Amino acid sequence: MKSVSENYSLTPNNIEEFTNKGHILLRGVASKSMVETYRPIIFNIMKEIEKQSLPLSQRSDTYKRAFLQSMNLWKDESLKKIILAKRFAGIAAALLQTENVRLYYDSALYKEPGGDATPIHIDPFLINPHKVITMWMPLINLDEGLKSLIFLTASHKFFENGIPPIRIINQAIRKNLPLESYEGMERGDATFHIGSIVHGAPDNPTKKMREVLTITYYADGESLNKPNGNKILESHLTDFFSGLKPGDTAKSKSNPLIL
Ligand SMILES: O=C(O)CCC(=O)C(=O)O
Ligand SMILES: [Fe+2]
Repeated sequence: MKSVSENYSLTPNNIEEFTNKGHILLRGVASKSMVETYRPIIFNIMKEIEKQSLPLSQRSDTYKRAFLQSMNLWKDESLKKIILAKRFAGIAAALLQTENVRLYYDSALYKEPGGDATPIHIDPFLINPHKVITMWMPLINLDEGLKSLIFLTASHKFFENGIPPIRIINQAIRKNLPLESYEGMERGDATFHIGSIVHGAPDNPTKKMREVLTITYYADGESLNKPNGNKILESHLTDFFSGLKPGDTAKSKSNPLIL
């Protein structure tokens, strides 16, 4: 079994592709045996989340119809090793071209059979999104109609702080940038995307759960921006940067330095 700390070799081409497009697919980021080790633990957590949720047919919120979600998995002793794996964080740091990264958050995103599409969006972050990166890793093979994320390639270059995301998304769409997704992802393959990119995911028309683990990192040394009245960002301040305030260097107890 490939150790979770064994380095993954990236080529200069990988880094150039990521910088230009804002996203990349990397094969075999986690070994199959690593996935087999951790998948059942996450599966059981998600079973509980499912039990506590309304049936899909009774949910009206767009994002609640798109997936079941559980965050802060790294605080579970049995999952710490995979979430804080140097192998994953090493890729994130290399793609961001930075020395070291900290954890922003982790998230299991389980798109149920019949689950809706994840709308096209730019994720909200309290940190300069050009310094934030997300690993998106399926824990099952994406076949029989299960799909990867969809990226508006190079749309990260349109990001401007203070401009509402919907305007950035519209601008990027008007430029006719290519929409790209990745075929044939297997369990343990992963995409990485920059925090400033426009992306979404198709619905789940299959009878299988789309089991995905995501880990979001940022370059060590970044500081916190103001939430500016954004409710989600206000919750990030309490949930992921507890004890810190805007302007502070982003390094709370919840943001371990990984490398
Ligand atoms: O998995 C999904 O459906 C959405 C994931 C996403 O938007 C993200 O990881 O930033
Ligand atoms: Fe997202």
